[in-house]
Amino acid sequence: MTKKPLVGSVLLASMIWAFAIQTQGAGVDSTLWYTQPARSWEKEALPIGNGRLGGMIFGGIQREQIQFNENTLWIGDEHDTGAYQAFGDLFIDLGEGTPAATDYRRELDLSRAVHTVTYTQNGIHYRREYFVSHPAQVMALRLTADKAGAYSGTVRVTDTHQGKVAAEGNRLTVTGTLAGYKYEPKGPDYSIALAYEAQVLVLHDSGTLKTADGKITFERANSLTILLNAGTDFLNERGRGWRGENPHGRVTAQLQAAATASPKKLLSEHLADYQRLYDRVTLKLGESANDLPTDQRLLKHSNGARDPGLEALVFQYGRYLMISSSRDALPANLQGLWNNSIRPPWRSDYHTDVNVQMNYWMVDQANVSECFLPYAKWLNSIREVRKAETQQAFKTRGWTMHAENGAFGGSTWEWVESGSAWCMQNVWDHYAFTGDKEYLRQLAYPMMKEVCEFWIDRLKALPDGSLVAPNGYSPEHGPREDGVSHDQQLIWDLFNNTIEAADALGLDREFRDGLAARRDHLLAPKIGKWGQLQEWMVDRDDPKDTHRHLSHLVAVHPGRQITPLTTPALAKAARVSLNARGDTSTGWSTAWKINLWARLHDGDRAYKLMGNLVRLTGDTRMNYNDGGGLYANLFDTHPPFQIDGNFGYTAGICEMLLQSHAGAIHLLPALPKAWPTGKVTGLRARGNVLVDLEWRDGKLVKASLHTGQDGTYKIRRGDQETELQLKRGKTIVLK
Ligand code: FUC
Repeated sequence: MTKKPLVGSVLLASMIWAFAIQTQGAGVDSTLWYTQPARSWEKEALPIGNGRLGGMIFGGIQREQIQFNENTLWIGDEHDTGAYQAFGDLFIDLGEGTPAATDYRRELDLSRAVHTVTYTQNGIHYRREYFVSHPAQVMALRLTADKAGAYSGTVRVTDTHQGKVAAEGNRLTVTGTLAGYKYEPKGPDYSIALAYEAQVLVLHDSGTLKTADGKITFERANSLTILLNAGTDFLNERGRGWRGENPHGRVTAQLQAAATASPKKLLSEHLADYQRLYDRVTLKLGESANDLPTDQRLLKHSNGARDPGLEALVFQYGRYLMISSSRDALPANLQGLWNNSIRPPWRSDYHTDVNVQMNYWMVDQANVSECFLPYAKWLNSIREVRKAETQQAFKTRGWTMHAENGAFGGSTWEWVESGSAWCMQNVWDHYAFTGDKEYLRQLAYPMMKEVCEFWIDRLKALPDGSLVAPNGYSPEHGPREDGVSHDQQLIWDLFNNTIEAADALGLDREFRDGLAARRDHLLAPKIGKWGQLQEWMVDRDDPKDTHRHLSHLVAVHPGRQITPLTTPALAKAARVSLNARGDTSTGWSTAWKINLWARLHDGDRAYKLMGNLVRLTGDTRMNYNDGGGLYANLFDTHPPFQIDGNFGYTAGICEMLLQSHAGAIHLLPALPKAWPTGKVTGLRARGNVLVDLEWRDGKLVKASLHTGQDGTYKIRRGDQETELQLKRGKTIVLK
């Protein structure tokens, strides 16, 4: 069947658009680029996404493959974590047996969130540009060439599950359901099935287009615009059974709207939306050139070459990945939202014994605060499920979770009772950074209060009156016993933050005072026999233990119970413990160590750990001890790929340049010698202060502070502290 192109007339104009934009934007350190197509999904393909819909691009010359995801495609239920699911693949076949291509380049420009593939074949210059628009809610692929009629081939789509694939006119449609699971009697349960749908629209300029064998075939087209959208009937509301409308209407309408907008408009809207977030922070850590493909550049860095531009690129990549994976529906999971499997590593879920918390450390500091909301909303939506199970297991009010968690509040494996308190730290910090009282009142405080109730009911008094978490757990490091430091520190943090939250809102005086009394009776951190910060109440830490979890150091980072300035002896003990854990580990553990050393004001050591992270690896086998590193596509590895290391790294650089957890805004608290001269703009400090910093020869030369609220702020530079009055909307420059 031949169909007329839907919006043929606008396409010629958009051909010009495709060529016009190629020279813009791409600053020296904002592009990942390669001279060959990707073969490996995990190590080489490049991610794009709009915070809900995402794709991994291979960039093949004769066959383009785009593996796509939608972040609500989950199996599982309120009893089981389930797993995040791969959606499908889009293939564009551009003819077998055509002559070899030259001048091949594929690149991802972080400053525009556009992926580009260019090559020359038969004397024709081909260009493909891909992005996922948040305003339009579609993935847009634009294929152009500098000669008319250059495109002949097919477009097809596959479903990772057993759904139906249909082709009609210029549209491919995938529909299906993922069955739920029944426990009594055991088996699939279609009454709670999740409905999903993906659609692909192929718009061509000139030539012909027809549909056969479930594919769309085009011949001699000047250019193509391929639009993809996908969705499910997932609804982030327990009260409505986690299911909303069938996705068909939404997916169709969004595609239709995108198909009638000009490609130029689609792109300019995407850029305006994306750059509003991305452009808030710039970072320059020194001079370096981007004249080598990113994989080679990374390899050189692994071998000790100086490349501060690459270090900044990986920082910005964390911000790019956050904007691309956490804007709607659900938070960033263990792989952000990119997943090509129905059995992904660790279910690509929400691990709450460090991983999801680490994902969100950077979000406010690195000034992409909006991306926090999917996480807060998800936590809010699973509360009732968690309360029911918590009540049953612990006979308490409030709620907590096991280590692994799914979209619907199902939580499995080991109970990690401190998990919910740790999530509440992210929830509090979002307020501490933004000063958003409505968020605090509506979303944050009610959750924090409930988690406090869990601990109020659960804490037990030792004979000397000190309060301990009974039968607690230092994640993945056992044994279970009373007064484990990780629990104690997180409860301290939770109570302390909730007291400040109640004060900020002027609420619950009595409750707040009760928390203060309990906080002050919590069994405090202890220094053990080799000068270490004890991981357990009993002084049994082994100085040879290099376990990847650093659970007893949460008081140093991301907490604030221990700091070099307020509790120097404990900070020294934390240093002893951190040294003993060593510098070799998994990706996320290395990222955490960067943050910890920064909080201990040791910039050179933090930088050394950064070096361990920014090094090329090709290892994809699961490794709990001495893995880490980045793949060629700069995905951080456990291994395998796990995104918390990317986000944790970005947080680590923020902590090296600016801290604000200990009562003062501390400028350049952990600047390494490796970055003698540099500049950062747009970092956020607690109290809603935006900070620009410039330094030369290791010394701060200029700082600008801009706040969204009136207030008195303490500013720390080296050993000096000054008090400043900041006025809403005004910028103060310190020289
Ligand atoms: C925690 C860690 C593992 C891994 C997993 C996803 O259980 O201990 O190392 O990161 O999460």
